[in-house]
Amino acid sequence: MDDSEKLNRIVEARMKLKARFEEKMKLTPSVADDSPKGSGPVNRHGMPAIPIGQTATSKWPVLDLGYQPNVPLDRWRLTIDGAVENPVRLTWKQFMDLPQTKDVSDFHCVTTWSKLNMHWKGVSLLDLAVLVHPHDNATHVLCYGYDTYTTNISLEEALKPDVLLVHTYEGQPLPIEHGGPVRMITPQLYAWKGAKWIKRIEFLTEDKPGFWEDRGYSNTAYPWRNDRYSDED
Ligand SMILES: Nc1nc2c(c(=O)[nH]1)N[C@H]1C(S)=C(S)[C@@H](COP(=O)(O)O)O[C@H]1N2
Ligand SMILES: [Mo]
Repeated sequence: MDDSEKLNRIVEARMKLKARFEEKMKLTPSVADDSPKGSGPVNRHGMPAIPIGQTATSKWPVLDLGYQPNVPLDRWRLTIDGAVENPVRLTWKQFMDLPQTKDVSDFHCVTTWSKLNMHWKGVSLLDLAVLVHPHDNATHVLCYGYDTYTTNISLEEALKPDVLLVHTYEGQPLPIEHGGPVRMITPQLYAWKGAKWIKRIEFLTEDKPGFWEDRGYSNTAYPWRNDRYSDED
């Protein structure tokens, strides 16, 4: 296969995946919400910049489970498996050779701070999904950190173009305390949905709660609906 054929295949796979999730993505709150709760100027998605109950901060607080794993790049691996046709276990070089995406987005922590306009570079989850080719019945992903953290996210949220596995923040390598060498970001959901020190992404055919979701945090985590904790407990 020559390069242009390869590229055609990638584009075709991406378009198929996009088509499969397009209708569902239109129904996600950020797109379908006609009265998002928040304040401040309208942001790049047409939402109030500061979601309800949040305060903008210029600092970037650190939240973790009391342990910050230090994974050297030569031992770093990213496993993507579960309900997929081509499971992979990527080395650092393989990961960095994937298409790279730059984006500017916001970070909303459930503990009520928001940090706006953060500059990122990384690999989009959509591009990773194209690489592994999820089965037709895949509905969610469960992300695992090197610190044993887990968090779940629906595929229609996970495949949004601003969901990235980032290695670079403001032009510098992502600091260890913020999840370096690589973490996930979920700008349209509360930030606990983005695993720091990410080591595995498992595609699932049914939903499975992660660390905080098991402890009463919302499964959906939608900031403009103040969707912080689940109602059940
Ligand atoms: N692996 C891992 N990822 C994690 C967490 C964690 O404890 N471990 N905490 C989550 C929470 S609750 C938040 S608010 C953000 C915090 O990211 P920060 O420390 O870079 O601000 O990471 C999320 N991802
Ligand atoms: Mo958080």
